[in-house]
Amino acid sequence: NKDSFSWEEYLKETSATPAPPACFRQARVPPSNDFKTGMKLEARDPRNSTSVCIATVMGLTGVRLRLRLDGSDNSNDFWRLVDSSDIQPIGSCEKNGDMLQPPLGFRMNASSWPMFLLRTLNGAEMAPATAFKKEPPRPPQNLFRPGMKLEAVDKKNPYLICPATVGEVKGDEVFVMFDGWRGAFDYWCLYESRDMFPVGWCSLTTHSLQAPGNSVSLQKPPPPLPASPPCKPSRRSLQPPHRLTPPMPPLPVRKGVRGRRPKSE
Ligand code: MLZ
Repeated sequence: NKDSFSWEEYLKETSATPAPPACFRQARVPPSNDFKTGMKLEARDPRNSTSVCIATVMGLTGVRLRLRLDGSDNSNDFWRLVDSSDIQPIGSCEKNGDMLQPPLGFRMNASSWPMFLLRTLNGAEMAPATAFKKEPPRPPQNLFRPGMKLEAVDKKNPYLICPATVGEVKGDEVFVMFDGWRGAFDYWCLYESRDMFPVGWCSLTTHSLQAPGNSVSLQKPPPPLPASPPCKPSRRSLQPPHRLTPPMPPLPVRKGVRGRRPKSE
């Protein structure tokens, strides 16, 4: 049950330690989310990073916004932190002498873009400049170490933030491993990625946190076998009694677990 996941218990069970806050490019005190559903803003097109487009706030989740590019379809929503440098108030683009672009996959004929833009902005509720927070500076160096726990965005299901473990560190990169999903969602990213958060971030910002995947997740070890005369230890009793083989990689695999389902969805 995703609502009953507790880091405190989990850290004990896995005898793991959280990555220190200094590792992350996140505000030490999370900013407030002052946006409202329906507000419009300017956002970098995630699929075409050179263009800045009009986006609408479709929802709020913790300190993140669910965004949709105006003129695009409803299947390419994306999520950004309120202190992301990918978003800015309406008018910023023009101030910088740039032009707002139609999103990649603009539904209409390109020639209708100027009129579409005009109509889109007419009477729109624009997110106030005060809602946009300054992006925190990148930590001066990669302080992540293998085995450290964190909360990370699942890039295949970007609405989700999930418990994860640093698997490997190489220069400026970090291998993020999602606990209990047998590698299906793992990825490499830069240490300064905005998709990684210190343990406790979700609870602090009231964002939901997915529980670790896998049947081996928060289960107690099986109950002891009924008492039997002393004998040579069976194969079974030679297995580790607990679900996780601390400290790190592959979680023991059991049959019929959630992680077996096809990725995404
Ligand atoms: N619906 C998907 C979600 C998986 C999310 C994993 N996050 C690390 C599934 O159950 O496979």
